[in-house]
Amino acid sequence: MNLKKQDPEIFNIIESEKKRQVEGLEMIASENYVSEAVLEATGSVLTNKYAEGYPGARYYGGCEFIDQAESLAITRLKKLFKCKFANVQPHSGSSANMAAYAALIKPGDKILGQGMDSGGHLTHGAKVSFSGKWFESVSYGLDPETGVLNYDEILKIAKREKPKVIMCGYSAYPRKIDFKKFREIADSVGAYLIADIAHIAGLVATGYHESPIGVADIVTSTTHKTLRGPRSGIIMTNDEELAKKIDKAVFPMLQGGPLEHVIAAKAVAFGEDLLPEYKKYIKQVLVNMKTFAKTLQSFDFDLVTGGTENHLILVDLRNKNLTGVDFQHALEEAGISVNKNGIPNDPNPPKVTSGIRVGTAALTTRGMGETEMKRIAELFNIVAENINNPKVLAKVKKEVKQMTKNFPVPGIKS
Ligand code: DSN
Repeated sequence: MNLKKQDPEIFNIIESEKKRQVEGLEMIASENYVSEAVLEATGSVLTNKYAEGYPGARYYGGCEFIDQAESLAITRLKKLFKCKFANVQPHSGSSANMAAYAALIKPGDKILGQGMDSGGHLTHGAKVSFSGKWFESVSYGLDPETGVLNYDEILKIAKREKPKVIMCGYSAYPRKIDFKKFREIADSVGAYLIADIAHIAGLVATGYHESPIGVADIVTSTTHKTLRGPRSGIIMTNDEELAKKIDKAVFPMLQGGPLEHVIAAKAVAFGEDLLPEYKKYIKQVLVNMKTFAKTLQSFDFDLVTGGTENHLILVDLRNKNLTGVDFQHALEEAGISVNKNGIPNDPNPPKVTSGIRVGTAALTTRGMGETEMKRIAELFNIVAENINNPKVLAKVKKEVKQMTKNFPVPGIKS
């Protein structure tokens, strides 16, 4: 109410975004909807407090309650991932990765990560990112035939390049990752291993994906994708010495005051993730993805790797004569959000691409199930066949709006 009176411009923007979130289908694989409780903590007075340092050792007075909130976030996170040490202060996944590197290596050292054109992240060594500018970065890709990780090839590259750090964990990879194989590769060249589980964190926490805890030296993640918390980052390890280095890398090396309102919201989310309902949710995310993928394949959509074992798919649109950017825009016209995404060896540039990435985490949070997934896959096909037909796209949008009426978005009253 105050925001409406004081700043109607921002109020109206937020209201429009609420409407977009309620009336559309959110299928960007890295997005989700947080609970009302997580929203409440994020918007709390904890935003007023400076707390440089860590619980019990702050550089400011008045941290009694902040310490309690941050300690709870740490305890719950350690329980969730069964790890020994956790830092909950990184502002994002990128900050978490920056701190993980800073704990292990120096500028100029060599890192080996997956190329962005094969589903890697900016911070895994892309030349436009700090990770490619401050470190000597080399990359591995995917098998050109199958689109899956080729561990023999990665071993060959590691032996040739002798990196100090190997990074695994991806933004657009629909298959499982063999962390133990990565450990063997890292050990064979004396490299550290970082696992960035930003996308699959929810699957790891609930046992639907092998855990890299105790296998990789450091595990990083965002907290807002399958983990369904506020927009932020975390770092975990089982190594006490490394844990000390990570803490120093996060503060005071890279960050100042932590965002304690977000840390409290992370604690709330981790509490939710520890409940049996959350495991059921992740199971449904996977069932929904499988059903959606199968139905899409029945309309002759080509999935990179031929399918999926997690919460996302990567669709190769070349047989449909569509680019990623055009299909993304047409789906948006129809009320469906996805992102264009490069496919392995994409002939198109990153702003165009030949693929889209699609995920089911957000729709599953709304309570959608297999019936909806089947129909939505049919809608994708209708949009693909009518990309330049505004009338058909408008009709699909109407159906999407109708469908969403039965599935409330947590924290948004309609
Ligand atoms: N930007 C994120 C994604 O969409 O996957 C990667 O961190």
